Amino acid sequence: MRSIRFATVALAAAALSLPLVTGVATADPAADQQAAPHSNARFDRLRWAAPEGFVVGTAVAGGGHHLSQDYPDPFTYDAEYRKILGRQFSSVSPENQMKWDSIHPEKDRYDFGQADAIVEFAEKHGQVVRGHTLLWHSQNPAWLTQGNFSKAELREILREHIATVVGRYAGRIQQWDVANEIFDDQGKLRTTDNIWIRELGPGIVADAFRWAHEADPKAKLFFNDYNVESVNAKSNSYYTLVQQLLAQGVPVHGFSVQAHLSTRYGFPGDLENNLRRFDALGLETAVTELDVRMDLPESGVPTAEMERKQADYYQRALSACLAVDGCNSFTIWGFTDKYSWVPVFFEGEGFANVMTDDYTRKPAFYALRDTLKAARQG
Ligand code: 9MR
Repeated sequence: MRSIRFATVALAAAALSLPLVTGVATADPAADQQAAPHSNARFDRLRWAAPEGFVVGTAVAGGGHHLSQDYPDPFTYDAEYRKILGRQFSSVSPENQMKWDSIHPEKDRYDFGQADAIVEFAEKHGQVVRGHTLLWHSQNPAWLTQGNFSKAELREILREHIATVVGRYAGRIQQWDVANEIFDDQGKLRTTDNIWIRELGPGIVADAFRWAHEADPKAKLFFNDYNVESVNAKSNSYYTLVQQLLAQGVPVHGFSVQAHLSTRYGFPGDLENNLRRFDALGLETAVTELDVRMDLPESGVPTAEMERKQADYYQRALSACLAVDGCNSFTIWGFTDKYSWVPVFFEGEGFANVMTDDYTRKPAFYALRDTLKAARQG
């Protein structure tokens, strides 16, 4: 079924007049002169080690928690960061730059600067883009959450936002996280903290997919959430909802698991089976935000055993996706600990990414690379 994957990406690339994301085309000519097409150096990079049509992505650091840290915008100012971003990955996801509070800061004003820069970077480097996100309970601007809008006005605000943002990047975004985190961990719809569902009812979710599809008929439209790696109450709720929506002809194309994992808990061993049941409904699946955090020892330096365990989690998450035909997109939530959200949100935890603060590759990086290579050759 790799050929189907390849066809999808080939079509997208053709539509964008991009070099194909394969082992032959190059997006980094200068660097690739040193790394001849089939040399080891070339396949040292995740994007080239991957099977054809399988994209390997990362979040692009900026906005959100970064705004309160003592460094300038990583994507804009960190040359080393940008170099690795372009070389290693074939897909990028704006970490915060397409969220409502970034892209739509006032009711009648959009700010596309950062999002445009990411999409342009991606095109220059032969990368696809995952858009994130359109309907979410979090990172909404105060003008929206504290505004005094009627139901009809709110509905029009959401419709206009989706038409504007999705429309702006039409043909340039491979997958959109249309609805993010709409269920809680008990599998109940977020009817209180999600402003859209609370004010407009659950039917608004289907409308969001319809509006996104109208604005960009080529983009694959996803549900995305955390703690849905396993078969559990929350993923069961998606499984039921997706079937209802598909039966109604709503343009839902994908289900994705964020996969913010921790070595504190066991690896979700039924991930592959869970992806398979959504695949069997005819959906694409994806891993969209993988990181693997750990409790750090006093020294702040993990042991070799902790690093090995982390690498094992990364490898198993990748293998689960590779094993499912319609899982074509595998994204890690940043590649360096330097910019990780984890220590900011979880006290005493960290070391969650595949490279250290100074971009040294961890066993987890090599585990991904070698697993990709093996899948490509197999
Ligand atoms: O990584 C993002 C961080 O910079 C923001 O401060 C945070 C705010 O909620 O959101 C982080 O990204 C989240 C993503 O958008 C949705 N899934 C969970 C991610 C980690 O919190």
